[in-house]
Amino acid sequence: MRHIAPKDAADLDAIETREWLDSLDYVLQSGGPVKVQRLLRELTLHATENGVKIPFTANTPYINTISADDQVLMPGSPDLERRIKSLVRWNAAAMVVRANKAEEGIGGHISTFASAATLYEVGFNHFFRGHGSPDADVIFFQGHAAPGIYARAYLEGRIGETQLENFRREMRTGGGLSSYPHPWLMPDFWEYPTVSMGLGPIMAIYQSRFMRYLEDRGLKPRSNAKVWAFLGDGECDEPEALGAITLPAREKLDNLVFVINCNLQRLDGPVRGNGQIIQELEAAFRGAGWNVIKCLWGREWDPLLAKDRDGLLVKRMGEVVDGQYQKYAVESGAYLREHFWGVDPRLLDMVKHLSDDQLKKMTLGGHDPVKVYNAYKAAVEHKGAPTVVLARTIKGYGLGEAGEGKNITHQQKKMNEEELRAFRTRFGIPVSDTEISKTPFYRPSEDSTEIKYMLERREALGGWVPKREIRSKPLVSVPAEPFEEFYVGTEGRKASTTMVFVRLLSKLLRDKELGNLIVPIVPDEARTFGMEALFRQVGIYSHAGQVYEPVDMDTLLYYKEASDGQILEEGINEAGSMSSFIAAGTAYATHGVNTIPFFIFYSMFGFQRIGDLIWAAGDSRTRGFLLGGTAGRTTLAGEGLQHQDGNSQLLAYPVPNVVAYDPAFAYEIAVIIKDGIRRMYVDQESIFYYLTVMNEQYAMPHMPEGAHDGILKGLYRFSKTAHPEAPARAQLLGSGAILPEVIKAADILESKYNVGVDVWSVTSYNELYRDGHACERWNMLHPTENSRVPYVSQCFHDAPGVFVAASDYVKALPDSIDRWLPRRLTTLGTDGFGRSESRASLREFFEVDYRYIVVATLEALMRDGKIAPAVVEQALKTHNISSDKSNPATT
Ligand SMILES: Cc1ncc(C[n+]2csc(CCOP(=O)(O)OP(=O)(O)O)c2C)c(N)n1
Ligand SMILES: [Mg+2]
Repeated sequence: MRHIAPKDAADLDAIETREWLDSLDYVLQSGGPVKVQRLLRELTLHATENGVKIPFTANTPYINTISADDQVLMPGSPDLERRIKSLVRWNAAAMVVRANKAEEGIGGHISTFASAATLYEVGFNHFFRGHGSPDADVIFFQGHAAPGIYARAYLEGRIGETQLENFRREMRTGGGLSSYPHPWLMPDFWEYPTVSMGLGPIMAIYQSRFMRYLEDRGLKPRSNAKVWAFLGDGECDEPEALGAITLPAREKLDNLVFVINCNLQRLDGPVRGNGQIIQELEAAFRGAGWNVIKCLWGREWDPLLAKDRDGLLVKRMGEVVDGQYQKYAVESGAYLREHFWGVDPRLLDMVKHLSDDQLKKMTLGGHDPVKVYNAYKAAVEHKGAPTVVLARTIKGYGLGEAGEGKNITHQQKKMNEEELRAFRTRFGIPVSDTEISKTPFYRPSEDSTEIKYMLERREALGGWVPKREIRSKPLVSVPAEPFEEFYVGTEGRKASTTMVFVRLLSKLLRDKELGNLIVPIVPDEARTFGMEALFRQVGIYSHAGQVYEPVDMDTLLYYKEASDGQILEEGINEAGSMSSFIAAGTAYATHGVNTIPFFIFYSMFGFQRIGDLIWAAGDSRTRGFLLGGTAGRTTLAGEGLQHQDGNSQLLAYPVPNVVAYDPAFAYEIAVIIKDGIRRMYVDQESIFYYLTVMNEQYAMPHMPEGAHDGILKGLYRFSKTAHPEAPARAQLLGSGAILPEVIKAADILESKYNVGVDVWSVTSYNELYRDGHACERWNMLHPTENSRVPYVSQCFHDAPGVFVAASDYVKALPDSIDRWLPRRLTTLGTDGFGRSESRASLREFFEVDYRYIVVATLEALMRDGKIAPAVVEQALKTHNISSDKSNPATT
């Protein structure tokens, strides 16, 4: 310790600080860290009691969480691993550069993987367990790092040169590679789609919880498997990325590891130019209860930090903002000396033994395998909480002039010859100057030490990663019994389709073959849908069980939480529930368990709110049933604009493997769900279902003879006219809760207007639309063969009279089948914003009740010359419909 006479107040402060620190060091040495913790707690308490306000901080200093003293040596061969990593880097860059040379603008990203190469390679060589291990991990790769994952698979011999050559050109002969992780496109390789920012992290969270769920319910042996999620620092601005981070902490999910690649940049520029994204993330995750491991500085910094007795370097590290750090990443050693170290002569003094070149080469934590290894080791060993590794890296690391650390780097996909040469030299790739312009892929021979080492490591860790496989056996058949009661109708008793669904679900839960596999998922809406009986029947899943006495314990249907509970009650969280749905609906592949999820939600908060997760579910080849509850723009009374769903059936159109139905009756639901389980779990089709269910109650009829196939195809005749000889004829189409309005209109038309009416239930416009287009397409491609006739045209080819459809959804839905009808379709639907009103008023407002169906039919018959205009005019009066009524679509 230096003893000099204090010159001024600052000097005095410094001496005082020094004395306190020395005392603390003494306690640390003599009593250890626990004693230091106690002392600091006492000091804080004492200061607070004496009126000192201690500012809250959830942050630790801007240094590595694991100090050099606590670090272990890395097993394996660091030198070989560095060479392998260089090969991966080269091939990853080469595939992007070549894809862009072959076809201008085909795209691809070099910089993301360049920054994350060490983060992945340490994982592949030491941590990621393949499915040969009982602890097989689930790994979500950062979407834009895909080239690096392909490059490694190429070196492993799993992907050929042609495929690599055809990166982003999947349609080429010999096969290509999808731009990003897409199980739909590469079902033997990718397991989880990630590229829509924010969805990877939330899906990973719920995947880790679902793994626990399977273990707690005895559907999967307990294991030490981890869920790893690799994400970008920019990605963390997506609400989905951080929106659910309290769940894994609350549920103590120590099987979850987030690795955030903190290159401080996103697409346009710095993530937080004027701040520090790492400190911001640390505070958020620590605040949520995670174990946070900062991995910021490479080993070269350790001796300097050891010398930093007065904390000057730590202070300096913590005060530089990210935008400035980015500038340092692109500048020379001399610049660093002047601008980073030069702010204090004592700092300059610390590095006077280092050359400019050495200063420049001091690495960051995320590029130092030893630091990353130690961070991961601590992460997988941590008990009782999830871990996040915040790894600092440089975006475009190694690209030099081609983009390292530059704002343009995210979209850099080209490298000129000079840049390629520099990259090759930096990473020691054996490609000659003459070959360099061709950017050849490079794979050492099969018996090279590099390839042998890679393969050995993967072998030891349980095989390839990523590798998607269906690990469950198909179900043999679907039991008939649970469905049977629904075919016969309720004999006048009223029920809603929601009640029917809940009853069916509760029967399925009791079934001895299927019961265990059913996973009911609700986002705090079980009571809304009348499902509270299930609380008691199968319990709400909670790893902790129920450590309190529920307030309704003395009632029959009390709120029962249990560690082997079956219901996933996700709270008000559709995105989280959907993530659970994806985890449960892909368990047939991931975990070899055929769980069948039923996720029921307010239909307005499904496709509309979490449509992108539904899209990801499609990509993931998820199986299961989505149930849009309280559906229909006019069927849900009183709830108004935000709740009344007239959209979701149409929004389901674009998801190619969603099979969507709008059933009206109990038997329709039973037929659809039974066949759905067969298609997904017996026949193993990569589809999932969407059914809208309503809360309006009416008597459920007996299933008409011969309706079964039509229900599944989307259309069947519910009733035939009693007056086939009537001069005016009409075909009325209805679906969901509007079908009873159609039936009522048919009665009036028959009895009051002498129109012979057939009533059709349209269970799925979507299925009819898809079938119609499939036929047209086939016909276009087979001009000399007999034309295929769309199912809807087959049904209607000799149907006489006018066609009128009424739907609780937008008119575009019925309109979508118009072209395959023999004559023009008149459409009633619910375009416009909802209202809080009674069901009857809503149907009047949206012009979809029986009266409008009557008038619309008469008007269509009038245009056909079957009835006089005066009849329609009179009908408007009879039914109290004003010609001046405002248009609900624009009101
Ligand atoms: C939801 C969504 N919005 C926008 C994009 C487009 N996008 C792709 S990568 C990217 C920047 C990623 O930055 P970061 O998360 O920091 O990852 P890095 O590449 O820096 O590792 C953006 C905006 C996307 N893929 N998904
Ligand atoms: Mg980034």
